[in-house]
Amino acid sequence: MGSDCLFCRIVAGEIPATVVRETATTLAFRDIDPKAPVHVLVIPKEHYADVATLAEGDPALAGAVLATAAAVAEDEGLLGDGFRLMFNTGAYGGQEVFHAHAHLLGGAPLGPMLA
Ligand code: D5M
Repeated sequence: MGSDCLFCRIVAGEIPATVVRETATTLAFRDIDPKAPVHVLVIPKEHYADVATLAEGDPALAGAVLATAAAVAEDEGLLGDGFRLMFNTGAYGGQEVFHAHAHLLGGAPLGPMLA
């Protein structure tokens, strides 16, 4: 994708981000507009528009995104009280950035999912 994609530009180092974990294939950084005390986005470095195309195109990479999210959850001290991991997908899912990303949310009770 490249220059048209915000998260590809973060991967390329063209836009700053507060990176909390990086692997060969994934990047985790703090959301610019946090909705919880901990709000981290976990992305594949390679461009996929959403989690559906990621899971179909490269299931191992989708698994790597989940593994990075779990590692960040541990780093952030979320394993005891729990956390939420979600992929907004498409128009009905409220997706705004079309580079697949998991939202890792925690650090406080989050309430019912659709409240
Ligand atoms: O969520 C897209 C998320 O991306 C939203 O929570 C804000 C976040 N965002 C947007 N720009 C940035 C930058 N530059 N750094 C960090 N986070 C950012 P969606 O699931 O697509 O609705």
